[in-house]
Amino acid sequence: MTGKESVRPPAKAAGGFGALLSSFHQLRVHGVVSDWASFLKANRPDGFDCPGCAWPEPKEASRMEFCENGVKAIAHEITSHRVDRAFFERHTVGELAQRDHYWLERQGRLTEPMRYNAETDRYEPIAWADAFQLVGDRLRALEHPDRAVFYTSGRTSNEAAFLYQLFGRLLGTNNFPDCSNMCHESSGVALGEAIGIGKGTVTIEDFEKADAIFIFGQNPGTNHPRMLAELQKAAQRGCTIVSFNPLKEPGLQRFTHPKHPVATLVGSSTPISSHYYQPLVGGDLAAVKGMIKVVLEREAAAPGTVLDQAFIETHTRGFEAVRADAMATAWEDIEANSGLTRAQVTEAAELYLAADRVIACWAMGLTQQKQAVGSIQTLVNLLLLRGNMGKPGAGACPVRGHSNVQGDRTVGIVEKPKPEFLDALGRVFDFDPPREHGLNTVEAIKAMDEGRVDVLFCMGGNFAAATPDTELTEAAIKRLDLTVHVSTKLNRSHVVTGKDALILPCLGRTERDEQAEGPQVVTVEDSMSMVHASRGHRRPAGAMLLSEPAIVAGVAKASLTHEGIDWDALVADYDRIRAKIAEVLPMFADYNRKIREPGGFYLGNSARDRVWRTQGGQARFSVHPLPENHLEPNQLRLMTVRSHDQFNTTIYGLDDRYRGIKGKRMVVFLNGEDMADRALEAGMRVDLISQGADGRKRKAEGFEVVPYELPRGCAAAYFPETNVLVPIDSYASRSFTPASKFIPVWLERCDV
Ligand SMILES: Nc1nc2c(c(=O)[nH]1)N[C@H]1C(S)=C(S)[C@@H](COP(=O)(O)OP(=O)(O)OC[C@H]3O[C@@H](n4cnc5c(=O)[nH]c(N)nc54)[C@H](O)[C@@H]3O)O[C@H]1N2
Ligand SMILES: Nc1nc2c(c(=O)[nH]1)N[C@H]1C(S)=C(S)[C@@H](COP(=O)(O)OP(=O)(O)OC[C@H]3O[C@@H](n4cnc5c(=O)[nH]c(N)nc54)[C@H](O)[C@@H]3O)O[C@H]1N2
Ligand SMILES: [Mo]
Repeated sequence: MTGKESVRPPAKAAGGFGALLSSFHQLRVHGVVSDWASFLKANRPDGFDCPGCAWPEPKEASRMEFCENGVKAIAHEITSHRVDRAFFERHTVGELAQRDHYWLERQGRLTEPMRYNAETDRYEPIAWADAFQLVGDRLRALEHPDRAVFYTSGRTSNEAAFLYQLFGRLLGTNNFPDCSNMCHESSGVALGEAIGIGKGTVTIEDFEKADAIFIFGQNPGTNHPRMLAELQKAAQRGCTIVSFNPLKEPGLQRFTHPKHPVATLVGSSTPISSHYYQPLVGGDLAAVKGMIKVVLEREAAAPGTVLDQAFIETHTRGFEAVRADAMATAWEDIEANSGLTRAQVTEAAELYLAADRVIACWAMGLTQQKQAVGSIQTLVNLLLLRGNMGKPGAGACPVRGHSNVQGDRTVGIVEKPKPEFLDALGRVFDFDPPREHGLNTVEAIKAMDEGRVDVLFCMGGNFAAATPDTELTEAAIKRLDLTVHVSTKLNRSHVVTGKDALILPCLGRTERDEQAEGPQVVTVEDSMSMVHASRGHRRPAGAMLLSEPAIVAGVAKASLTHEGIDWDALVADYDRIRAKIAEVLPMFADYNRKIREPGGFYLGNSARDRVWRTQGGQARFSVHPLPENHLEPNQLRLMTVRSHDQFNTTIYGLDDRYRGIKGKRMVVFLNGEDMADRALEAGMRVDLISQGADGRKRKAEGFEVVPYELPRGCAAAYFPETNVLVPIDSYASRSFTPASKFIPVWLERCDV
């Protein structure tokens, strides 16, 4: 306790002066106040792609977008602090394992390859060549390549990701779990089945044309701040913005653009959402089904006037079943399941009907639920009813997280690759890629737990902390023979190690990437399928850092017997990697020319063109029952969310400014009546307890009670501290995304 922590009323608006102030604070803490030039290069045609999120760049190349959380992401990468060999001499791994995420992150950039020595319980320096050899020896000695798992986090560039998957497949495995498995996998599965492509169908221009934008389970004020500028413009020209979120998020209510000096100083803000519905956690499927019911009732009352009949007939199948299901679903069930009244659902449906062009956005509030795939497909049903797919100003917009998570998937980081992709890869590189599907994140943890894996190789990320069921997962990691982390910053995964462990430090986005044939650019794909170049300008944080592609090449050369790939040449000039990507994936035709144009290029989206690559060749309506959302007596539905001062497991600070939290993270947001029922008062401390299907109880200790505006029976707390509560078997059906937005928990006083 520092005495500085407190709970304040939630902010009235996002952005504004507070955002500027907080950014300046970050620069001071990291000793990089004078580095404004670095920030001016973010998301500019000649600069680097901001590692903060996957929201697209502004259309006009001249517009510099200010984003507080982008500043934080950059400041933490360009920090002047270092984790060098002296650091590891000072700290045993046992000692580091006692530190929290915030402390680990603050120590600074990793600077040289390190190997864990179990005898001294310390990391010690190792030469790059020896590190590569060590990995190569272990991989070649595996009983089967499937005993290795290759994880990816979504900051990895297209070039590095492509080489990485090529290396893994040459080795003989499709074990490519990635952060997307815990993130938008549900969206990928749902959209793939429904419209034939697992990506969003809108572009940034559509936000300028929409009549209504519906936002489900997303907190853009914190997680996609640049989206607020787009929403503000839309609201100002009269577009209706409707939010569905159990929590009242200040950023969805009002926004002050920190770029507008006058508005910022006088604090004048624009309302964002005209309507804000607070369903129960997990109540969206029912809410949307209710909206569909209203739409169909209106059509029945005035046939031929409400639905887009021509679209439904030409482009879809399965409509009748959806109609029968909606009509057969009772309003009492919709109300009980969604937590919204019939009047509220009807009002939301009327807003939908009043708009000719509708965009539906969503993020983790929908995807991290057991019924996630069904919820998203129900939302697609709603869009299809009025042809809101493949017309200007309308469509599906799953808002991605990591800045290149979508690109990584596009270039082959998939555990269940399509046969056409493998055929092309095999043809271009003259080998027989493995056909058997690999492990996703949840399956990989289970396989590790059951002793079916020996090596875990992580390209970025923080596997130990980001994944569910922390105790089980950490125990499983510790049983591995070797763990390898290609990373920029120290994190929990470096101190929960296999018997042998390596840290391989790499360049970040902001840094110059100099290779044998000159300086290199990498490319990334944003949430709306725009691919563009990213060029770092800064001097690397250490002389020994290698780029991610160079590290993959080093490991590949030490591990593979396959001849005929000149890894050194590929790394000497990334144009050669891109040329290979284009050979394997025709959508990248002319890649090297197109990324040299300002703004990059659009990969296209078949559903946007009303070409449906589904089974049957049409967009598919699909029927999904209301979820059970089962709770034991006295349990609450806990959602695990991000604070304003974190990027996933990277903790930037201890404030959650918009929600009024200062100086702490161990809080649980509760409804006042739920508190009264349990004789709880603000400031008291509770443990959170969950129980999996395995019967085992899981506990997260010491959360301060904070009353908040959210529905009865619902609660919220921050991840990753709460990942210990998510049972490994609690995930979305078919997408395997951990259900980290619906954890049934009991509260237990712990301060008495
Ligand atoms: N600054 C910053 N930016 C980030 C990140 C970060 O950690 N920090 N992370 C990046 C990543 S990887 C991702 S995936 C995105 C995540 O972006 P978000 O999805 O916005 O992140 P979460 O904090 O998980 O917030 C989910 C929202 O869903 C709501 N919610 C929870 N359960 C339900 C539900 O059942 N129904 C509805 N309707 N709403 C619900 C919560 O109240 C919360 O507002 O952000 C990306 N950008
Ligand atoms: N309970 C709960 N769990 C969740 C979620 C949730 O909402 N609730 N959200 C899930 C989601 S949406 C996601 S995407 C995952 C995130 O899972 P991950 O992507 O695995 O986790 P991050 O915290 O983003 O990873 C941070 C680390 O990445 C490394 N890093 C940063 N930049 C670079 C780089 O340029 N190159 C390399 N090689 N390394 C770099 C740094 O070492 C840093 O410590 O977490 C998931 N887990
Ligand atoms: Mo994510």
